[in-house]
Amino acid sequence: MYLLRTLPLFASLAAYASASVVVERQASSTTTSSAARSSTTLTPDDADTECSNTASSRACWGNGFSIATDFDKKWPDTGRTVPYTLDITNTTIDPDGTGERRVMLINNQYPGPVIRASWGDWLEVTVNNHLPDNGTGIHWHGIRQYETCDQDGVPGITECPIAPGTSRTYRFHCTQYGTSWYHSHWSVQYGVGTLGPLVIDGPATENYNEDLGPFAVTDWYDETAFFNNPLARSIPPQAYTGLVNGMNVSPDGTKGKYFNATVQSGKRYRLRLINTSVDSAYMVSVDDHPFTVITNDFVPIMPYVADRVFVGIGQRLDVIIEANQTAGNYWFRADVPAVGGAFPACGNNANPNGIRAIIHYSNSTFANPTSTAWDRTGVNADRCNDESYQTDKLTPYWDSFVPSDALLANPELLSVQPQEAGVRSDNATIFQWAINTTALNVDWDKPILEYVQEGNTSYPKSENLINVPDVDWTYWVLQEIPTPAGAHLDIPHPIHLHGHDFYVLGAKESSNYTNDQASELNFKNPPRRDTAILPSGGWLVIAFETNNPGAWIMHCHIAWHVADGLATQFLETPGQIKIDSGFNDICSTWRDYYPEESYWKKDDSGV
Ligand SMILES: *[C@@H]1O[C@H](CO)[C@@H](O)[C@H](O)[C@H]1NC(C)=O
Ligand SMILES: *[C@@H]1O[C@H](CO)[C@@H](O)[C@H](O)[C@H]1NC(C)=O
Ligand SMILES: *[C@@H]1O[C@H](CO)[C@@H](O)[C@H](O)[C@H]1NC(C)=O
Ligand SMILES: *[C@@H]1O[C@H](CO)[C@@H](O)[C@H](O)[C@H]1NC(C)=O
Ligand SMILES: *[C@@H]1O[C@H](CO)[C@@H](O)[C@H](O)[C@H]1NC(C)=O
Ligand SMILES: *[C@@H]1O[C@H](CO)[C@@H](O)[C@H](O)[C@H]1NC(C)=O
Ligand SMILES: *[C@@H]1O[C@H](CO)[C@@H](O)[C@H](O)[C@H]1NC(C)=O
Ligand SMILES: *[C@@H]1O[C@H](CO)[C@@H](O)[C@H](O)[C@H]1NC(C)=O
Ligand SMILES: *[C@@H]1O[C@H](CO)[C@@H](O)[C@H](O)[C@H]1NC(C)=O
Ligand SMILES: *[C@@H]1O[C@H](CO)[C@@H](O)[C@H](O)[C@H]1NC(C)=O
Ligand SMILES: [Cu+2]
Repeated sequence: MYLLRTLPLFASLAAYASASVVVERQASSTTTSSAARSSTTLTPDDADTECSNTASSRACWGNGFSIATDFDKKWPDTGRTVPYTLDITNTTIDPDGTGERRVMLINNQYPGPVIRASWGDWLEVTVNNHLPDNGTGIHWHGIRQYETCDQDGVPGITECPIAPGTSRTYRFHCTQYGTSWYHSHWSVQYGVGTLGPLVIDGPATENYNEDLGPFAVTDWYDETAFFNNPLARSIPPQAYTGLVNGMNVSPDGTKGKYFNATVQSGKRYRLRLINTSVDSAYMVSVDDHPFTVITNDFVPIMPYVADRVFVGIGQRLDVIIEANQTAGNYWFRADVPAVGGAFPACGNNANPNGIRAIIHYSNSTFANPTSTAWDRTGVNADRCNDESYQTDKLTPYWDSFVPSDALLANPELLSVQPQEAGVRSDNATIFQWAINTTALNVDWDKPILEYVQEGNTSYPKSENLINVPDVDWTYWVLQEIPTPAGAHLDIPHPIHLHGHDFYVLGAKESSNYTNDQASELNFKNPPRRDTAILPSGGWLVIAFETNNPGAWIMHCHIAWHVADGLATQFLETPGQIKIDSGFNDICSTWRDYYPEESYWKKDDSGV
């Protein structure tokens, strides 16, 4: 069910250029939100609405579209194509002066270039694989890929990989807006730098003057992800540092630079926080500048104020800060929550100087900040779970209602657990992660969309494929099966689904889901996003509307875990999946390359 939302028209509020909350929903039958300030309103489908997006009217967009338009229901088509070219090379970089490290970069920079378009545009991105010995495939994280599942960029599922020395052009419609990233989905390749930010401009639930752009926060290692991945099966390697937009000062404090962004007193700024980690989550804050949080992943939310926010891998939060402090320099901090002691459950960072950047006021002298962090007394500072989990935040701007009867009748339980079941090429068993007791292992040579094309439904078990029932809504209970005490394997997993923003009906740490918990679930405007934390030893209940034909992988975004199988794929209305004519050419090019045994995938899920 979808309820029309209305909000104040901003023309009458132009004077409030930097007022605090200026977007308010009107009361409706399903919420008790405050009444609108103005009797003039924007509505999602009002083609007559003449209202453009400015610093004092960020809720507007134009041509009948605004923040009130639920982009799963309706979206603009500008007819404009925005082209980009990404050249992937095998090279080295030294981001903090501590030594060259082997990487696979996009356009010779880390992170790769910001890809930017506007709501309703078409992105057309040509990927040239110049790597000598690795295939690749680029995934556009969070993009719904409505009618374009074959552009989702997941080797072995939606495509054959792009062979070394060859190219492919992806084309898809930006039906959503907000902040995200693109990254290689080929084995653990994004862990060696094959990623970059993705921004789609659109309306917002709160006004701001300027956009400071993406703040991509990552963990950073001495060794490559290819080297670390097998080691992570026993003890995840420690990140010697973390980077903000590819920069940080070295652990000994003598080399490297902090990323900086300059603000002017009196203005309000949008920061786009992205967690591009392999294995770390962050508590992000800017000293003395509370955040007004306006989106989670691509979904606009009711603005709320927080002095720090949790950003799990693959997650994004867009926040606004107001430059209303004494002009000077302030730390931007991304702290890895200290959870699990000697067995960190939330990632790790060995840099004693932390993961930091600088927010600099334009009329002050540049210096390292002396500002102090948010007050941790009396708060659970070191938690490793979503904003919504303890705080009841992340309320979507659009008021949605998820029907509860189907879940109550038939919850589909998907266990998540480690197991020693994997059979390696030498027949030894290895550590793997499984969903519903199977570890995903794709076949780069035969992606699932090829089965769909052939009408072949004999999917190998290792594809861990789930046929989505032919109903309007589906519900999934992910349950982490407890491991023996001392195994240190009850850990939070950031669960990411392709092709949908799902609704997070509930989550609970250290708990076994039973039908009794259904009464604790939230069906009334629950958080809606594409990545959510499955809490340690507990459960996560998600729902999505079956409105997007495709083969959509759902996986843990800890690179080590998905490489070790923590993934499943949902096949949704296969009869309606569209497959581009170039699909088979890419596969034959890949197969020409792949027979060489030294290039084979080893002990790795392939995604
Ligand atoms: C990739 O680059 C690294 C660092 O320059 C180099 O050592 C390695 O040999 C290259 N790999 C291949 C297959 O050429
Ligand atoms: C601040 O960042 C700019 C690039 O945005 C850079 O040119 C400048 O050197 C930086 N300043 C300091 C002091 O790091
Ligand atoms: C990224 O997500 C991981 C896993 O959820 C988490 O451990 C890490 O702290 C996050 N990093 C940031 C910068 O949010
Ligand atoms: C600065 O702005 C924040 C909102 O972003 C507000 O909470 C705070 O009270 C303001 N501080 C001052 C000194 O005006
Ligand atoms: C410099 O900062 C102060 C606040 O510390 C502010 O009052 C003043 O307007 C600023 N000047 C400019 C040119 O931004
Ligand atoms: C692994 O086991 C299979 C049959 O179970 C056998 O055919 C193969 O030779 C074994 N491989 C090795 C390396 O032992
Ligand atoms: C279905 O795919 C499997 C695996 O590639 C293959 O062995 C089988 O022959 C295919 N069946 C048909 C009917 O094409
Ligand atoms: C989970 O695995 C079992 C056993 O392979 C299978 O019967 C069941 O259908 C799977 N669950 C779903 C939701 O596909
Ligand atoms: C959940 O069930 C398992 C048995 O499958 C049991 O070992 C564990 O103690 C239960 N956990 C809780 C929190 O009840
Ligand atoms: C990909 O490249 C890395 C680094 O050169 C190498 O270690 C790995 O074996 C390659 N993977 C495959 C499957 O060729
Ligand atoms: Cu995980």
